[in-house]
Amino acid sequence: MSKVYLLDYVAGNVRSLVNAIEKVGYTVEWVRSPEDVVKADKLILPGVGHFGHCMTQFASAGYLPAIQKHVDSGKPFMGICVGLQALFEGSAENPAVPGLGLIKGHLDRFDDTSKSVPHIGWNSANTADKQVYGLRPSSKYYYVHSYKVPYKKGEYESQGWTVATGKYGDEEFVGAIAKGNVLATQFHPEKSGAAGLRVLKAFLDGNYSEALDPKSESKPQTTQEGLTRRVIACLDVRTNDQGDLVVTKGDQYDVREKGEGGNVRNLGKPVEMAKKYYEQGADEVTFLNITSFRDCPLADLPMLEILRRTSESVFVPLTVGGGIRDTTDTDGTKVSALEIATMYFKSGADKVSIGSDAVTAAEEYYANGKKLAGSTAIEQISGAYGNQAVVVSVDPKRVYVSKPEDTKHNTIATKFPGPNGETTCWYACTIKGGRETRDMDVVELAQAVEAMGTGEILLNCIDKDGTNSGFDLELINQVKGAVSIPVIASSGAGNPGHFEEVFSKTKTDAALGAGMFHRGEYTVKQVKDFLGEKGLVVRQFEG
Ligand code: 1PR
Repeated sequence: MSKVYLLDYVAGNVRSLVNAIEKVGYTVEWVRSPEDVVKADKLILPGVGHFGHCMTQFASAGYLPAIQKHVDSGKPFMGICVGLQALFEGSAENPAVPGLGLIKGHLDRFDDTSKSVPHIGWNSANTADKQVYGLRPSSKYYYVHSYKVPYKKGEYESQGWTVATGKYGDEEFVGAIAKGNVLATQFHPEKSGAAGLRVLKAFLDGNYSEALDPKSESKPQTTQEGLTRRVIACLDVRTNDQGDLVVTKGDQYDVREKGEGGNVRNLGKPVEMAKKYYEQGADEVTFLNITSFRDCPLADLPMLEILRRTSESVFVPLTVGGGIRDTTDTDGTKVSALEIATMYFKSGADKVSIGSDAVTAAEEYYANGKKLAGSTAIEQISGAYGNQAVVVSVDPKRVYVSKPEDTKHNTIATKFPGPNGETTCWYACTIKGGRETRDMDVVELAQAVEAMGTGEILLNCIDKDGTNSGFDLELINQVKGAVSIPVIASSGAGNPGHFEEVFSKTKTDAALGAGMFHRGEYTVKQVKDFLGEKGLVVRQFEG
């Protein structure tokens, strides 16, 4: 089997990349020092997180001349995400730190005045009429980044590069760039399903240019530009009364069958279900470990094994939540939230989702006059792995009041009056799976966690969870209006129409469903087909 060398110079989820490389028939060797680069025939430079941090690590370890030499020798080289950014001269993310400068140009930040930043989700890498390294104009690829190489027609082509572009709002950016032995992608091929695996394989096979199959490939002009609407499948996982790890689903967070001594609902096996949703076209899969496996040694967390197995066959982003906080292991050892997150990332997770601990951290943030502590789980994990790796999962509940002045909290005027006809409400944050309500509203929480470095908000709603009555559009609009990071709408989806409604009536960036998929009422594909029929841009599963 052919070998490919991976230069893992910063922390990140490289397990998925290794899995993807193995899936397309290659084995991985690790580069441990600049001397190892010399041995490499094919070299891949993956990267997530901060440009400055990556480049500094990279320069101080002496890799820059080694890479330059490798590229100059004509041997295959691929950069992924920050690995693409490293090839340019510099980035506004850290102007003091130079890039490799193999390509003349600089990165700047996406404009967040009218869209969410980071740019997270599936977008094009369109080479128009050219075919380069398996890239197809009609395919969508998974991106997650705040800084981009702006695309100006001719600028890179005049340096001999072929450019594949994506469009976010009205900004056109470089999604991938190639010349001879060099391919660099801003997107993550290892997280881009079959489309990404095809690019990886074409690069490793040295297949620079392969003719498009006109039967399987739509014409570039029929391609829908831009970021797709993300549909996420969520699996709440816990141990049932028999001790088996099952996917469960509650009604307003109650996961037991109705009636005295009801059992925990068992809707299936986590790994099998994740694979099923991937094959139906889910853009991401989220696992929420809803009981945090309280009595289990951390290193044996069953969720680690679930991630390891899932990431072998599911090539879309995986998020894991539940129990991510500073904690004490069963043997009394103190373990930080960052260490727990690291275990998850090493096992194949791309993002961790923090619930209860985020509320506590936000309370401290306001108590300290909006001063960042630096020590919270959100700050520690986003500092080490980048903002895009941290999701905050919010579990809010409606609280009705007669009029806005009756509370210090951020209220909304609601079309759904309360028990006494109240038309004003606010959303209280809860912790511990909704069992404890705190004196903090969703706007306060969302703004605090955004300031701490959260990359995305998973916005559940206890009132709507499991009701099949549609998303809480009022809640989603309130939170979307308060932050500029992406928001995932969650709770209440009962049919494809609810997804269409949330995308057309709010500015949500993604929508998540659980029960309707688990009970087999609808597939993810049916949801996406429906959205497509309504004219929304979606990604369809490529086999
Ligand atoms: O507090 O950091 O340990 O995280 C615990 C995590 O577990 C949180 O993300 C919290 O939302 C979740 N959680 C805790 N208890 C429950 C429960 O159900 N008893 N599940 C729970 C939350 C809600 C959604 C659900 C959507 C969509 N699950 O994720 O998937 O509401 O459902 P639907 O489409 O069927 O309506 P920490």
